[in-house]
Amino acid sequence: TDTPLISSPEHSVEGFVREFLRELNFTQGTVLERASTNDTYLALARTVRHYLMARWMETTTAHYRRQPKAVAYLSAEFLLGRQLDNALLAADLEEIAAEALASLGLDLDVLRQAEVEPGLGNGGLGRLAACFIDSLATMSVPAIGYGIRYEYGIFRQTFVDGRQFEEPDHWLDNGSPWEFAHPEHEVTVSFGGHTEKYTEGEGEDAVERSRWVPGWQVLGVPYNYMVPGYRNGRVNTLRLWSARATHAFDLKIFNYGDYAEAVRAQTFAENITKVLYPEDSTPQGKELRLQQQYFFVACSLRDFIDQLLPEGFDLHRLHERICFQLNDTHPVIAVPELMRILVDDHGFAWDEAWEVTRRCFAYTCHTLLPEALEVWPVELLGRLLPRHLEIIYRINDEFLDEVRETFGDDELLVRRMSIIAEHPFRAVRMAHLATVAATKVNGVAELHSQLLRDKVLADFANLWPDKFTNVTNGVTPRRFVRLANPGLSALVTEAIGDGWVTDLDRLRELEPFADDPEFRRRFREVKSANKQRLVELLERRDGITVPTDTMLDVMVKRLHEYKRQTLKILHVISLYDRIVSGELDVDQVVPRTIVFGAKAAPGYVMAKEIIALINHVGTVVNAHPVASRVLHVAFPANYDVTVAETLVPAADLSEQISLAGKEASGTGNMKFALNGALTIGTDDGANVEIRQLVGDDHFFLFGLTEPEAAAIAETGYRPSAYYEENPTLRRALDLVAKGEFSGGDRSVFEPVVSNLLGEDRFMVLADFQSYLDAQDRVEAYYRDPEAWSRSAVLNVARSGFFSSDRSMRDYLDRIWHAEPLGD
Ligand code: 26Y
Repeated sequence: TDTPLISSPEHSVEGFVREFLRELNFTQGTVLERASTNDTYLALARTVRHYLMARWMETTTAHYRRQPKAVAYLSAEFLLGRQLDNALLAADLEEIAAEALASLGLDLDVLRQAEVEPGLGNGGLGRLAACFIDSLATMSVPAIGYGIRYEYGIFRQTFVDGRQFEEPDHWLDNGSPWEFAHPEHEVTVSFGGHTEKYTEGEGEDAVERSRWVPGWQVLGVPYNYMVPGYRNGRVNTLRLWSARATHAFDLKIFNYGDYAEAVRAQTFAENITKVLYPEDSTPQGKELRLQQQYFFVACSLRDFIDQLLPEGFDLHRLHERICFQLNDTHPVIAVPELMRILVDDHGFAWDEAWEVTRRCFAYTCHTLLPEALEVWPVELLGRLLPRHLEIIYRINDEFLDEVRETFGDDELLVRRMSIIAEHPFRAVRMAHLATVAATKVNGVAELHSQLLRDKVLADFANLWPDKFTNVTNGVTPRRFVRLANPGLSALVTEAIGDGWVTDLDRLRELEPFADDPEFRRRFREVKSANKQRLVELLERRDGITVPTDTMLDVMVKRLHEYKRQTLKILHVISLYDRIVSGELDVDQVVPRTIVFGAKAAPGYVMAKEIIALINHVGTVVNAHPVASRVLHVAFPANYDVTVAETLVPAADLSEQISLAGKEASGTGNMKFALNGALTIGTDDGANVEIRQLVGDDHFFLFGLTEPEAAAIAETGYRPSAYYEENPTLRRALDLVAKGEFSGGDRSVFEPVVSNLLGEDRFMVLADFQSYLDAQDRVEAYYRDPEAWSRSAVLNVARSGFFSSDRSMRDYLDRIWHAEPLGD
């Protein structure tokens, strides 16, 4: 029997107007002449939603009925960006909506800007998850994203006197038209308490079992979001969980007559999904973070097993229906949770449960920094999840037996590989747990995967060579080319047709156009219009005035020492110094606008100092009568996905300058190349693959290679040697040290300077000269607009590989062994 579905609103201007007014009047409860911008935006969002609704229900029903093998992407972060544009694009409603609104005297562009983006992620890892679910939907793959509905996403960054301050991101305040709450599908999640041993059966058949007697519980309420495929009639689901107090919990306390205490309990439970932790890569062993992780994972497994599988499904075959992809270690507690479900709730024997569990998970690692690998103190994990700790111990015992069997009694090796670390305190190494349990472990770029095999997880790669694989990251061309760069999209489509939007390799067909002067002229025209858009955005959003039509040199990413924003600012300082001292003739310098965008983790003191340094350098440079003729520094606060969408298409030069061997992949680098920026970069992460694809002549390479950096680190790195030997470097650093950018106060940036001279963990000083030389090559090349734009077009033509559609194909083939669902 077919589920009766109401038909979609009519795909026409009149149909759209009717639906929109109905929303405005009946749902928003207002009339056009009195509607606020927010009223209109909400009505518009719901109108667009209605066009996708039937497709969503059909997709869900098809998955349920046909039970294909599916993918569940488990991620603590989904950095979605604004929804309206993407939904309009997917539903092919951009023109209809613009016309319909115009006929009512409304401006679609104004309404677009009313949307507050859901910032439910920190940076690369969260944005990657958003790109992946977009690609899965567009490729008709049966997939669901599972994550956390943070009430407050990534903080809003402001600058006071050049220093970062953080404000809460109340993104839900004006209503949330894109989500569907389903309190009737709430799930109970347990925490704390203790475990008990008991005997099941009698005599010969008696088995010792353990059961969890939890101490407290919370409810998880699912919120569904549409994940529309690009014009393919599919809409997948992203399911984010929100914590609520259990009714029983408050009731008990109410019975004691303590109203205030009951309300406190409520707050306590709801704290779990209150806020996104703004740290990336330096995990603090925070109890609330572990609660978040277990909370969303427990909800998601329950949901998949109880709601998405047919009733009575034999869980021995679970791996035939699902692969749970673990986005870094954040959801790895899902491994013992599935074991607990199978053994404790479904009566599986241990070995039987392990057989299934091992086949249900795959793990993606996103880092190379040892301090970024999550560990949970045993004391904490045992207190919060006592049964899970027991299960982890048993997994570890059996795993270490296997290690001893394979390698003999090498106790050093056993200690290195153990899931449990003993020093400096007993702790669970989540990356080891993930690696032991997963069918496949992947890195996110070729170099990164190689370093995982050779260094970070070398012992594991020895034991299980076939477990390790690579899937190079990608980005969605829908959001980051088609939507963000309408000018380039139109130009490309005119040249090669519009198939590239879902088949990005077709950009190759642009290669001959790189040699067509007329095409290059139009490409430059698009770039310059994009710069104009950016200039207007900076003016409107930040009150920042920058010149138009200078070389736009952009470094946007989280602030981290390994990414080396300091190297970039030292370049700016050095240019400033050489211009002001007359060493460089200002009339010979190519005018540049340098744009930074970066948030620092609120507790990362050095990162915040670097932000202050950039801002202070910017103030001095921009105010200098001579330097400001050719140099401009802009650092708009609160860089986010929305800003990226205007910034990336405008860029000429993309800064990807991490110390080789530290950036797992990078994905900003891909967005820039696809929008026709040239990269200045180290031989790191996905830069390696970008350079291979676009060709050395169209990429500015500099710096140490990973083996060189490793060798220097081995023999002892002395940053001060570079300072002593290089007068250009010395002058730049001395300027900072003597207070040029801090009103003469030498103490302000002393910590930054002394860190560079004393430790410089990421070898900024070692790469300084090489970077400056590469910047000289950039400058010389930019003087030749024909050569530059030819290279830029070739960057576009040769970067199709970096579509997240290709990443998804690789995951499907190498890891998930699942397929798109045909009609
Ligand atoms: C545990 C907690 C502190 C934590 C939270 C967020 C740890 C890490 C993160 C985020 C990490 C991240 O964004 N990593 C980046 O992932 C991108 C996608 O794979 C890579 O391109 C990028 O190189 C890597 O730094």
